[in-house]
Formats: sequence, structure tokens, C-alpha cells
Amino acid sequence: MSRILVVDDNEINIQLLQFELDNEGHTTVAARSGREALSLLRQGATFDLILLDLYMPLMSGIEVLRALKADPLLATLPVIMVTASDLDDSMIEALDMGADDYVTKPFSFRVLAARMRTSLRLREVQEKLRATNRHLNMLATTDALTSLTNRRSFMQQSDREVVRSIRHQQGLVMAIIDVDHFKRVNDCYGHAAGDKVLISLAKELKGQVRECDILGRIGGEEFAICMPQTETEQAVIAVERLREAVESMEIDIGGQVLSITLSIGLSQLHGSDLNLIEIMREADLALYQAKNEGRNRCSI
Ligand code: GH3
Ligand code: MG
Ligand code: MG
Ligand code: MG
Repeated sequence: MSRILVVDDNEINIQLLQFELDNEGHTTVAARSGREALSLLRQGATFDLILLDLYMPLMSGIEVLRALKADPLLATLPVIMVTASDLDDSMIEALDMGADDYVTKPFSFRVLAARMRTSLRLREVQEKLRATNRHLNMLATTDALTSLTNRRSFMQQSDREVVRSIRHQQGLVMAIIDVDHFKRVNDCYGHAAGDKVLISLAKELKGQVRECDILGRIGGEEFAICMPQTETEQAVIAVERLREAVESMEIDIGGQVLSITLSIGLSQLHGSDLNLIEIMREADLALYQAKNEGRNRCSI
């Protein structure tokens, strides 16, 4: 069943609740003060629901509730207030602060149990919704083939970095990477082999970039790296290393091994007011130049 934290300053109330909750098959833990409850929770004890007495000396139920709601790790825990009277502004305050429900002493345990079930059900639905949201967000920002950041998310993240770099007058370098003659890979070995190559390449790129770089697949066989806090000389070194690493890759496409090369265009933020689109356009022009100069190279 569920793990319930009972917070009450009154020993008799605690024993009564523990008796009934144990009978229902729940596991209960008691805290005799607000401080004790908060310290249990902050030490990482996990509960499905809290029964929180409103009137306690030193720290009232309202104060405990306020502390819970202010802590991102504890804010979603369901709380049912236990109070001596429902004709009380504190009860309204507690509900407005995010308490799920309340019961008035002396309460019928069957009613409390039903209200607990409602709170737990609600929380379960909320958790499912949150998990679905996380999953949808992941799908919306990830490229399905390579698991890299997709174009839209890459642009969003890079835009933030460009704005930040301008504000702090820091260097930023953008690299656009394009596989040379990739059409030939598809034509000679088939589209599935082409996909395998892209997956291997994505893995290699991921292994090459720094933690703070943003790497994305921005087109079919086009990738980009946004490098914040980076000067051009550093970026050239990094990108050359990456280009050479890819050049020496032996990509197994099932029985056969093949190699690819990359052309890379670089552009830099001049500490001026270039926006992301302009930076991308400059990198694209540099890429075009790298292709024209014979491919398998990097150009600025
Ligand atoms: P260049 O050196 O000028 O870049 O030549 P290229 O052949 O790489 O350039 P082009 O843009 O003509 O061809 C890109 C090819 O990439 C064409 C397209 O079929 C292939 N492609 C794009 N996305 C995918 C994909 O997801 N999987 C596979 N297998 N191929 C893809
Ligand atoms: Mg009390
Ligand atoms: Mg291309
Ligand atoms: Mg290409």
C-alpha cells in the first residue's frame, strides 16, 4: 500500500491514526513536530502522503506546508491537513497554499481513508501526465535516427547561447558540418547503409565535442556545433581534430567497411550584434567554400 507520514504533536492522535492506517495495510511513520517531519523528508525519506496536524507548538502545520511547497523536491507530495475546526481561516489558507484536503477532529476514519484515496489517485494521474510530458518533450527535441538534438532544438539552444555571448562579450563559434558525397554512399550501398553511417558519425561527433558545446543534426547529412566561450583559433583546432577523427573512422555497414570525409564551415560571433541566423548563414558560406576548395577540409 502507501507510505504515510503522520505529523502530530499529540501522542494519542498519532497512535490512533497509526492503528487505523496499519489496519488498512499502509506503512506509517510518525513525526512529533514540524521540524522532525521536515528533517525526515529532507534526509530523503520518501512518502506517498502526509497527514499534517494544523495546531502544533513551535512550528504550525501551515509553516510546515509552506516549507514543503517551497522545496521543489517536496512540493508535489500530497498533504491532508488535520484540524480541530473547519471554521478556521487557517484551513482556507492551507488549501490555498496547496494542501489537497482536510479532515476535522474527531473524524471518521472511513472518510479520511476515502479522502486519502482521492489524493493518491490524483497524484498518480499527475505523475503520469508529467512522465508523458517529459516523453513528448524528448521526442520533440531529439532526432529519431541519431538521437542527437534536432534542428529546432539546436536552433533554440544556440539562440540562447548567442544572446548570452553577446551580453557577456564572449566569443562563440558556429560550425556547420556536411558529409562529402554522401549521395554516393546511398547510391552504392543503399539507404539503410547510409543511415548506419549517419548513426556512427553522430556517435563520433558526440564523443568529440565538449560538454558545453551544442551538437545537433540540422539536416539530412548536415550537423552543427555551437561552441560558446570559444575563440576561432581554438575552434579550428577542435574542428580539425574532429575532421581527422572522422576521416580515419572505419564504418562497418554489415560485411563492408567504408570511410567518409567531412567539409566544415566556421563562423564566429565578433562580439558584435550578429544574430543566430546571420551566424548560421556565414558558416554556410564557409562550408560552401570548403566544398569548392576540394572538400575534406574546414573553412572560415
Ligand atoms: P556534397 O559533397 O556536395 O555534400 O555531396 P552530397 O552527395 O553529400 O550532397 P547532396 O546534398 O547532393 O546529397 C545529400 C544526400 O544525403 C542526399 C540524401 O538522399 C541523403 N540523405 C539525407 N538524409 C538522409 C538520411 O536520413 N538517411 C540517408 N541514408 N540518406 C540521407
Ligand atoms: Mg496538535
Ligand atoms: Mg548537404
Ligand atoms: Mg553532403
